[in-house]
Amino acid sequence: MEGMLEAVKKVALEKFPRKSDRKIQYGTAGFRTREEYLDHVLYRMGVLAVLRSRTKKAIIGAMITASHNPEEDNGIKLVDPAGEMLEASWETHATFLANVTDEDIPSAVKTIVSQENVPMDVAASVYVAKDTRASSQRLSEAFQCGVQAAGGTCKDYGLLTTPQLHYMVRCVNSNGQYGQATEEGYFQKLTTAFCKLRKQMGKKDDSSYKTALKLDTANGVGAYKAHLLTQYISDYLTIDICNDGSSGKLNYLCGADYVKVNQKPADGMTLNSNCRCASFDGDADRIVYYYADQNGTFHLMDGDKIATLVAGYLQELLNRSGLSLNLGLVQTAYANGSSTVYITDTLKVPVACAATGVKHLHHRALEFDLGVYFEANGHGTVLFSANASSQIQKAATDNSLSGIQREAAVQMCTVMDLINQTVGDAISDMLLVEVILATYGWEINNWDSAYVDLPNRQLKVKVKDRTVITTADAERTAVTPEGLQQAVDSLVAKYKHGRSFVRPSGTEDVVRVYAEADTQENADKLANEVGLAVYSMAGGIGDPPKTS
Ligand code: G16
Repeated sequence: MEGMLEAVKKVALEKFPRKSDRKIQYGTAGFRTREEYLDHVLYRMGVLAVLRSRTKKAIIGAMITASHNPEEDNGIKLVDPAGEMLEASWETHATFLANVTDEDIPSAVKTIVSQENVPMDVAASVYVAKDTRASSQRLSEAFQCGVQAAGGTCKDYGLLTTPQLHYMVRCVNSNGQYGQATEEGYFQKLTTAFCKLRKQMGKKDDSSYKTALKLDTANGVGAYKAHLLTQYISDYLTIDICNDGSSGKLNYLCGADYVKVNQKPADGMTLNSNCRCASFDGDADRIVYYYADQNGTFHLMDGDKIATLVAGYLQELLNRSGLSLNLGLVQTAYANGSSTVYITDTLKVPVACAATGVKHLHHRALEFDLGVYFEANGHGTVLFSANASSQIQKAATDNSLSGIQREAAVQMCTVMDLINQTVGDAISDMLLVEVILATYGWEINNWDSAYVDLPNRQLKVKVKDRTVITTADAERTAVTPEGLQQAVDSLVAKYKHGRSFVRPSGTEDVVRVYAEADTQENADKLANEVGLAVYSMAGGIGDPPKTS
C-alpha cells in the first residue's frame, strides 16, 4: 500500500495540487462549486471511488455534473453498487479526503482504509460519465487519473444523463438481471415497456390525449438522449425538442429548475393553448410539465403533480390486481400543501416527509412495498421492494386469479421495467407520465384539475456563511441562528394558509426560502419578509432579497 500511496501523492503534487485552503463539502448531491476549484477534488474522488469499490467488492459510479447549476459550476456525484447515492458515512470520508493538504493524502487514505477495513488486495472498478459542460472532460480526466493512481480500472461512458449512469452501475452489479449496462440496453428496456403499455391500451375514441410533446432539454445532455429516444417511440409519441444546446447556454433561462422556481416557461418554448410541454434539467434527472390554458395562463405540473398522478395510477393497478401491498408517497417540505391534502384525503395514500436530497427520499421510500418519492422540483421515481416485485411477478402468471387481476399484475410488471428505480430519471418519468395520461385519455389540463396548488414562492438569500442555519424536522424548523424560527413563525401567522421554511442549499452557496399562502401576492410578501429575516439574522451579504 505504501508504494501506491506515494504514487497517489506524487501525481497529486505534480498534476492536481490543492491550490487554496477553501473548504469544500459533499452536499445534497455530491461536490458542487465553480469548476476551477475542482481538479484536486475530482482526482481525490477517483482515489476514494477505488476504496469504495474494494470495500463493496463491486463497481462504483461517478457522474461528473453540476446538474441544475450554471455552466460555470461543476461537480461529482458518486454512485453506490445498486445505483443509489453514496452511503452517508462515505460522504464524510469524501469531505475529509477532499480537504486535506496534498502532503496528508497518504495518511488520510490510511485512516479511511483502517476505519472501513478496506481490502486492498481486491480489484477495483469504476464507471464514469459526464454531462455537456465545457469543464467536464478535463474533470473526468482528473477523476480517472485518481482511479489509476490508486490501482483501479475505469470504464468511461462519455456523455450520459446522470440516471443513465446510475442505471449502468445497477445493471453491471446485478450481472445483467436489471438490464444491459449499455446505452442501447437502457433505451431498449424503457422503450420496450413503454411501447408495450401503449399498444395494450389500443385506441380510445373519447381520448383527449395527444401524442405530441414539446420538450425543453435545458441545452444539456438530455438533448442528445431525447434525440436517441425519439427513434424508439415514434409510433406513440412525437417529441419536439427545444433548447437542444445548438445555440443556448446550459440551464440559462431554461430547464426544470428555472421553470419551477420562476413559475414561467423556458425561453424558446412557445406555448400554444393546452399544448403539453416539459422541461428537463441539465443532467436530465428532473422533469416538470406545464401548459398555458385558453386565456394564456401558465400552469405548472411539478414533482408533486407527477407524484400524485403516479401514485393514483399505481393504487388503481394494485386494487385491480387484488395484491395486498402497501403503497406510500414521500415528499419534502417543498411539497405544496394542497398536494399533501390531496394525497391524504382523496388518494388516501400514506405520505411521509423527508429532508431535501434524493438520498433522503430514497431511503424513506424503501420502507414501503411500493414507494413513490418526488421532490416538488421534479426529481423522483418509484421503488418496488423485492417482496413487491416477486409478488407482482407471481400474480402475473397465477391462473388461480381472475383475468382482470392477472392483467393488472402483468401491466405492473411492465411498469416496473419502464421505471428507472435507481434514481429520478427525466426520460423514464416522462415516459411513465405519457403512459398514464394515454391510459386515462387525459390531456394535461385534465391532469391539472386534480387539485389546485396553493400560491407559492421561492427565494435565494446570499449570506456570508450558510452553515449558520441548521434545521430539524425534515428541514421544517430552523434550529439556528437563535430566534430565526420564532421570526418565521410570527410572519407566517399573519397570512391565511401561510407556511414557510428556510434551509441552506446543499448545491449552491445560498439560503433557500419557501413560502406559500392563500394568494400569490401574499406568498410573495411572506417569502420577502422571511427572506429579509434571514438576511438580517443570518449574515446577509449583497442586496437584500426580493421577489421578482
Ligand atoms: C440536487 C438533488 C436534489 C435537490 C436539489 C437542490 O438536484 O439531487 O435532491 O432537491 O439538488 O438541492 P439544494 O436545495 O440543497 O440546493 P440536482 O438535480 O441539481 O442534482
